[in-house]
Amino acid sequence: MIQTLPTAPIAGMKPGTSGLRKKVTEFAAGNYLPNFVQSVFDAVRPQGGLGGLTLVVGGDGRYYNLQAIQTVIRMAAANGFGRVLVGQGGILSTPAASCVIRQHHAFGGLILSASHNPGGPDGDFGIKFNGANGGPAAEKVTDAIYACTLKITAYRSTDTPDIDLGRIGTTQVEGMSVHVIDPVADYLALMRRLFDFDALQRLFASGFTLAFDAMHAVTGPYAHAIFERELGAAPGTVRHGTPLPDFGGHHPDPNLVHARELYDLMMSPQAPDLGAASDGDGDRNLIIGRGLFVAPSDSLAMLAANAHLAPAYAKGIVGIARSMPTSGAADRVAQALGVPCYETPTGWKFFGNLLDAGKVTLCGEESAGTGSDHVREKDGIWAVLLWLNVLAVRRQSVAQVAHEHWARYGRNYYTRHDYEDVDSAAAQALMQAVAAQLPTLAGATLDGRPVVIADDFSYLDPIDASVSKHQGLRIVFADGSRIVYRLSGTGTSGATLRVYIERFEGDAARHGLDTQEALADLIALADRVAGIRQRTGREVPSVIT
Ligand code: G16
Repeated sequence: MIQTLPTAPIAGMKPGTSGLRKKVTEFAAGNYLPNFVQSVFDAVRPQGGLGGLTLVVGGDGRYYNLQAIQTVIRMAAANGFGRVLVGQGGILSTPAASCVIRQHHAFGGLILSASHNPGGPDGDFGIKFNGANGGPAAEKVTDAIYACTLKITAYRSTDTPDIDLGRIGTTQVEGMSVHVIDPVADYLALMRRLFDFDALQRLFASGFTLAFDAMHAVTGPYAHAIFERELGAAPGTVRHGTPLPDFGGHHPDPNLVHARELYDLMMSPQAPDLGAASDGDGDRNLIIGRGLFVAPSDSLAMLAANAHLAPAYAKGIVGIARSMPTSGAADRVAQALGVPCYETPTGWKFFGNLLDAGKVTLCGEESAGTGSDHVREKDGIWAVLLWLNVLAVRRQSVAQVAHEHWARYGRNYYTRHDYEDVDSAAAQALMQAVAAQLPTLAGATLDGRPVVIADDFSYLDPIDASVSKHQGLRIVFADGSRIVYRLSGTGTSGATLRVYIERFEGDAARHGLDTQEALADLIALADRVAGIRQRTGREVPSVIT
């Protein structure tokens, strides 16, 4: 029976860079989840209502995923949706959800994930709405959702029993059909169309070795199906390949701290040809060659320079987009190719308009995100497949590809220093202190370096003319070096300060330096300008990438 149940606004439902992320305890309490889901439905409901429309639902398998999906299904039925497509076992990686939305011409989807944040009963949970293009809702939509959470008085649900999510098949809930689908099938079919699977099979048959760390998160089933079963990589190629509600107690963030085991393997004499990992919901990627970590900003540039080697991009790329804190390495490739490179705020949603308008083919972010116009999310497995396709055609190692790239385009030394779980007030005060200096810095010199830009980054969307302000404080020097300060929009406890530091090196004899040493002067300067140690009380960053 469809019911309209009374509720009242609950504080703290403002979506961040990637939907709403909170502790499981907060999500599971009272009407927190129903309030948010109803607010999404109210905010996105078209003129003609939701009647008969298709909604895609799935998540990264973390704790509370299954309960949340049952709630969403009941509420979707009560709100009039005609059809729900849900991944078997509640599983859908974020890029696969984007693929399913597009493939089945759905109205949109609800993706249940807190991405790379830890899971389990004491961990994090998250939810976000993606629209018909398969991409995260634009800021005006997330603002409208938030506005609905502030005035909600009732939500609609049914008293129907739980759906069996373990079995592929169709069930009726009130007037709505629920299709439990294979979470891998549509995505695999898309990957087959993009890449030369025959060449990749030959690559593995010739003895090429891959270590893929799924971090006990959502990519396990995708990686087993694609790398091992389709492409013939040796059994054991996929590590930690079973999704677990608490990710095995680990933090499913493919960086050099949380994917340390893979990093150590890749730096050892037993290193396979390629090491890769993906995060909780499968949209991020980590690429490590034998003895060489490829920074995400470099990976974007190298993939852009070589994309034409894969069938999907054989005709070339029309443009590149990167988030502002991402290094300028991709800009140099774009310039050489004669295509535009757009600089957007942090958050994949900002790429959506450019992709939909056909202005860019590849997009990337320093936060381990790379993707293309094949879906509207960043895509971890896709990035590994594109690297494999490039290596299969060039018949070179990752290190050879990287060194040849730097020799041709120069090297953008780049690092990100994260200070996690900093006192929120101290972090705000630090940002305000830097912001207060910006007007005097523009045109001045710092340590003998002329400053050409000192501002709080603001973005004018070239497609819909919307403006997004306060997207990070940047100090850009005349030689292109930069220091950027930003507060994370994805953390759930305290504040995370991110400091991004970059310097261009054109001299090939200086391309083999240690990154932290190459940037030591700027790192020290970044601390002096912001008083990081003094204000955060931290001597060293929590994570250095
Ligand atoms: C999300 C967004 C990314 C963005 C990242 C930034 O990533 O989807 O586009 O780069 O947040 O995170 P922060 O604000 O912490 O720097 P994900 O993988 O968490 O969905």
